[in-house]
Amino acid sequence: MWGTATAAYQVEGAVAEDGRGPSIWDTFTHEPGRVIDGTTGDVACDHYHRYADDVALMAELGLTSYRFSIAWPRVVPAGSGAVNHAGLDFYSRLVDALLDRDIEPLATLYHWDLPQPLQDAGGWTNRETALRFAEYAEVVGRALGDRVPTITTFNEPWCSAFLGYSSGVHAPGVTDNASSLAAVHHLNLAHGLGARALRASMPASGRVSITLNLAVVRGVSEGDADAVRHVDGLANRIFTEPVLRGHYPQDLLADLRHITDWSFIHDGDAATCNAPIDVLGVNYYSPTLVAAATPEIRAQADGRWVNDPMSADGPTPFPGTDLAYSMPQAGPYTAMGWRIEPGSLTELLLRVHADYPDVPLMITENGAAFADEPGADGVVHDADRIDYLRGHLSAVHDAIAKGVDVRGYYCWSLMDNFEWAWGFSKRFGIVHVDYADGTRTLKHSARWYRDVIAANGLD
Ligand code: IFM
Repeated sequence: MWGTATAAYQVEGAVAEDGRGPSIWDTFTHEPGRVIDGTTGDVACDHYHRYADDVALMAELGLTSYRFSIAWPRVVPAGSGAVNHAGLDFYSRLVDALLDRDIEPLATLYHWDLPQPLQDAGGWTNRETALRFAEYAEVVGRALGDRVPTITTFNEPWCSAFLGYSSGVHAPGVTDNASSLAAVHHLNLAHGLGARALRASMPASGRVSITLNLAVVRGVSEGDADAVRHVDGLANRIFTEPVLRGHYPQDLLADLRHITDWSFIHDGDAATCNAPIDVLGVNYYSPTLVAAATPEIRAQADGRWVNDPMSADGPTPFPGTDLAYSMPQAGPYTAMGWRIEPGSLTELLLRVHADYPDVPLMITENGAAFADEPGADGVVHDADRIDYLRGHLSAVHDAIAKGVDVRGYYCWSLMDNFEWAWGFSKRFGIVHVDYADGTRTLKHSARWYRDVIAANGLD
């Protein structure tokens, strides 16, 4: 499968149209100081109105699949209760447009836009939110399952839990480690309940998945080995173990008992999280470097956070814990300041395959932001993005050659879009978007990707 990916809040706009309710990201972006350039997703790429042209663009690129997310507040505006059929119809039209062009839809149910009324009741710290998610999953499974072969429950629950409830650089902007750990569990539980609801509402051939942003974690020195184990638990195993094996990592539960008593994990929950999936989505951008939280490292930290647009170059607390810090890394970097190291993707895929050999994988996101703008000739010459994509595709190929079952690759992103706390200041697209008038222009990387797809691989 060769695809590109986007997410509802990042591209759709039309936040108050056809009965859509408010989400936590509408609230968050309208609070002063939350988004570095003061922008919001109110209009974004106007994909809600331009979807037909965007699908035509995808066809021009030869994509065989398109990964998008469904906005829960469009479908169930209050988060529970009445279904908004006008909202569902938008996704139905999008899916039909894709199928008309032989592009396989891959839909994600939750890419961070929680209906605001659910947040008002505690959001992901409230167990009830998991039950509401399962109801929403069933609505979508029934409405679209006949035409969408694979439905993903969550995109990067790590971000929802830790950036949303620990560092607070994402909506809802809470800064409390104990809340972030409760959020993790309720997201895992919602995945299990949602996966079950999808099975019940999709045709028997329907495939269910979850997408995790798994990390390759390294220590600054040998003395940081325990911090590496700890962060691996917090970034990876706290999701993969319950979801793929039905239990939480005991070492991590013990590490964090001073932060939470874990009483929100009820008997039988971990088994519920372990609902069978057909494929695991992996999002990957850059490796992670950590150090133990020594007094020296604490003194160097400047109070900023992982993925904080204001972040300085020093250590930042690893979200969810007070035992480890995320450390600055050597370049080369993308415009996000993320280290470029394609070989680490091979390392990650081999590790996931070794730990969970039975689950097929797909790369549901990989890509890079660079400060590219059209040149005098009107073309965006993004050679750095092509290098990044070539390196990472080659890394995926290496993993496949070593026996890893990778079913697809989705470039992030189809087009420049609203990059969360970074607003429109970072461009990840292979298609350039002029935010003043919405014009889409293929970057050089889009033409390059089209050739890769046509050849079914790198030359
Ligand atoms: O834009 C995001 C996306 O929404 C989730 N994964 C990472 C991307 C780049 O930061």
